Amino acid sequence: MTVRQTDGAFADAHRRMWRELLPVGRYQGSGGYRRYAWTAADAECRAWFQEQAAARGLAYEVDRNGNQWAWWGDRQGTDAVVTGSHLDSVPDGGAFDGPLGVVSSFAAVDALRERGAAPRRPLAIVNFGDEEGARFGVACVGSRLAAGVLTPDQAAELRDAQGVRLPDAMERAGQDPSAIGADHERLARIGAFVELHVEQGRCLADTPHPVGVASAIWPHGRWRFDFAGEANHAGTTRLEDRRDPMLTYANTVLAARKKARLAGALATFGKVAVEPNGVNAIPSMVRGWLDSRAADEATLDALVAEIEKAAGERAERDGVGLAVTRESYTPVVDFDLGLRDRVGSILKESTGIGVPVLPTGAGHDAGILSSAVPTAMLFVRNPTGVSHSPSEFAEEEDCVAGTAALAEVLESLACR
Ligand code: HGY
Ligand code: MN
Ligand code: MN
Repeated sequence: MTVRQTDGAFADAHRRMWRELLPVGRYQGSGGYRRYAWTAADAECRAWFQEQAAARGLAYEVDRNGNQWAWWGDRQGTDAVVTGSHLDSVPDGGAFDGPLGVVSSFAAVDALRERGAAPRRPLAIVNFGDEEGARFGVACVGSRLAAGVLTPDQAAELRDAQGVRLPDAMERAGQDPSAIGADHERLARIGAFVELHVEQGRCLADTPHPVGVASAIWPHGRWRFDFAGEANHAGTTRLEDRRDPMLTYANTVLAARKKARLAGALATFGKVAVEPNGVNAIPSMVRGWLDSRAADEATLDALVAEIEKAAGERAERDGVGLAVTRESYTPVVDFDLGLRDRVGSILKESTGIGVPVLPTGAGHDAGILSSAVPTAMLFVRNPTGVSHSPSEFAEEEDCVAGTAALAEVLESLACR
């Protein structure tokens, strides 16, 4: 991809910001990141964001839901163009999922300034809080609260693994939890939101394109399966006398995998909690979290119903109790067609070649906001497709191409 280069200082800025963030929240044991909402690592990321805003003379603010904003132009103005992403991570996540979008946003602003472009509409960079939901279980908390799809009452019920409530964690981190809630007035002032993100698949990998545009996000959700059994001695309890929830859980994992394959969809149990978690005790409780996704809602709903049915039948056989709680659900997102086409033609014009348009199974703040604001996404090529893992990767020159593409889009949307 040939991009309109200035003197390339924005690429140096990209590199410098990237190096600054690399050590923050990195767990030496895995090489991955543990940047969970409202923790010390998150605070370091947030301080870094504030410094970047200050270094550029951008007006900095934190909204009622803890999302950070850096404004170029009138922050009360209307029809704003907003870009950004998130800085938190999944457990042992990669360096790119989230931070690439934030770093690229600051670097894109640098690129616009290098070329003397001035926004005619307010332009903002945002860091949405708690996108991954690694600590409190629900993803995209910052954007969900702003859009009003997560209510303050629901948010107040969220607890981390240690039982700390989300409002208490916010308060300890210096954010007033009594203010959280829908921010329709703020969202109404946004004319377009464009999020750049590392691709989390291999659609671009074997193409000559370092950048693609998103078409849609698969519907997806999280369900907690509580399997309640009876704690007992591992050495003295006959197999036929056991009410072992681990057995029910294990069968449910296998059933989910098989049913997802048959449905052409996805089902993952990636998190499990066992009580009392003793090596020589039959568990009293196994909690497993199902993440399921499909190309359409009917398929997703049918798949989850089948998994619940299989779990229920097995639970009955095992003498185990079962309760299933839907913890979050995100309907299908079709990104705004007008904005998507506009982004596609801006990039075609600046690079001379068309840009691939691709769907994704990953959730994003851009998807949450899409019900209230025209949103679009740019994906940067990921050679292996690996994500939510320490080995997540993108080539530096692709990241710079992504920044250049974002700068073109922002210039066209905000400066012309
Ligand atoms: O889980 C997801 O899809 C996302 O990366 N938050
Ligand atoms: Mn992610
Ligand atoms: Mn992400």
